[in-house]
Amino acid sequence: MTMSTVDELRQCCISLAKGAGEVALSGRIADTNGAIGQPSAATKSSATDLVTRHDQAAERYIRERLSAERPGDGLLGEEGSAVASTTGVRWIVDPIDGTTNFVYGLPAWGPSVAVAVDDIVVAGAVHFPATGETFHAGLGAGAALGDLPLAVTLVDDVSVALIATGFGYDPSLRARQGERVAALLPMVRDIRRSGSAAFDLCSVACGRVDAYYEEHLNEWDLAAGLLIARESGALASSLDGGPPSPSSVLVSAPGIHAALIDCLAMTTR
Ligand code: LIP
Repeated sequence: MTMSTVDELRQCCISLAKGAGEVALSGRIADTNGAIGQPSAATKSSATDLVTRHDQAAERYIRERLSAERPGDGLLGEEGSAVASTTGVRWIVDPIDGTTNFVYGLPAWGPSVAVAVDDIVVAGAVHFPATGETFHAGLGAGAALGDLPLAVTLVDDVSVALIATGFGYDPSLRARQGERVAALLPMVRDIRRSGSAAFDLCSVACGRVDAYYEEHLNEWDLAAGLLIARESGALASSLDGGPPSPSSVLVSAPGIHAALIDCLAMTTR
């Protein structure tokens, strides 16, 4: 794959993420007439797993653009898009990562768009309409916030590291995740819980947190942000040091990765 092809796909990720973000933001404003308030929402896997018609509209926007601009490419979307690829190119999309934040009017939400060629993610972008920030990366081509190159922190002492994490929608799973984060808390500087995996991964990439871990995600939560973090110099693994995956991911500044694996190992009964 040539770097010009990677850059072409990267620009397409940026354009799709920004366009889908505008669809979601304008839809929310229309729902609330620009006033303080919440758009209507339905639930999916549990009473706390929200979805709005704006999630669906943002994904429809991306699906229709890809169908027109890149016929034959595959698409996997959180809100049900499942298009097989005949080109070897597959798009992985969360139309609104951080849907709960979107409903409540908190800023950490946005479209996450990644693209894989022959099952290797080669480009990705995450756009946050509430802040106007767009994070993006290309495989081997670095990562950026807008035009600003990104780099993770130089922290090398886990006891002063700022750690982001998240929790699933299943109450029994959340109980175990709560026990883990309670055990980790005295070992680190502090914890941050934004409500969006993509936001947390981009936060590692730009040094706003030193590390992020989570379990039981989906491919669309992780695909773009993981590339952005890795291209910013972060190390990535599962919580126990194996390969990262949606079921178990730890992304951090290199100086604390091994120590954080040890800390996490001590937090499970
Ligand atoms: C969210 C993730 C977040 C996790 C939330 C939720 P969604 O995705 O980005 O990391 O902690 O529970 O799964 O549902 O907003 O697309």
